[in-house]
Amino acid sequence: MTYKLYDSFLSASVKNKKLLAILVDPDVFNVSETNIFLRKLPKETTHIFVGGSTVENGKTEKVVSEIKKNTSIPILLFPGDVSQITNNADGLLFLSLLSGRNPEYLIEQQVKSVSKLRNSSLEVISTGYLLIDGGKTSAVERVSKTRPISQKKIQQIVDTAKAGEYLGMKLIYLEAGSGAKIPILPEIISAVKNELKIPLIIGGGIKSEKQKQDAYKAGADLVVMGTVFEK
Ligand code: 1GP
Repeated sequence: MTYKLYDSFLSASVKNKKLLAILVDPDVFNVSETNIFLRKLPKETTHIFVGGSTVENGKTEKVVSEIKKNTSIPILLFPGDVSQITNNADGLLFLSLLSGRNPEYLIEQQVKSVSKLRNSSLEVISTGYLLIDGGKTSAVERVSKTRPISQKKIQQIVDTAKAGEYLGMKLIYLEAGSGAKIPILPEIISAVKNELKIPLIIGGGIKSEKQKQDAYKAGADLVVMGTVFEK
């Protein structure tokens, strides 16, 4: 196993070079328009994430193959469940939903994925995933049957992220939920970043250049944008 993707996250974080991932939801992605999608990607895009809370079986593999054929931008799976793991991507955010207390998304889906991962060449990156209240019920909340942490509970968010780092996780992802009304507030991003030694991913409800820059300034190493590019 090589750690090319994670090493690039670490070195970007050290050099303060900001990363941008565009998230593709395989359920709404039109494979016949892959080239149009790739042409429209912001030039600063460093990664393509592929995943959704619920995706029709087999769709992720088709979408990843088609994107892979047409670009050299690294593709990372961001799976809602084990059915979305496909070997043809470059890497996998191996998520554990640390904000919730549902064992299915803390460890059960991860155990179920091992038979698929054992012989795969995917770079598996352990990621502590925290769902934060983005002002509306998110798909993650519905599917995982867990409550998000309120943006007012900054200490709880910081402690949960830090617990992920102590557990040996390699990345922390603060998620306000796809299409969130309120993205993760800059004060939360800085509070978490101040305590972490590992790179920090921020996503959910980021639609404008200003919101993206605010997240970077507060300490996000990588920003994820999805909904705004689905249109
Ligand atoms: C959702 O964080 C991502 O999982 C991106 O959210 O679709 O709101 O950009 P948006």
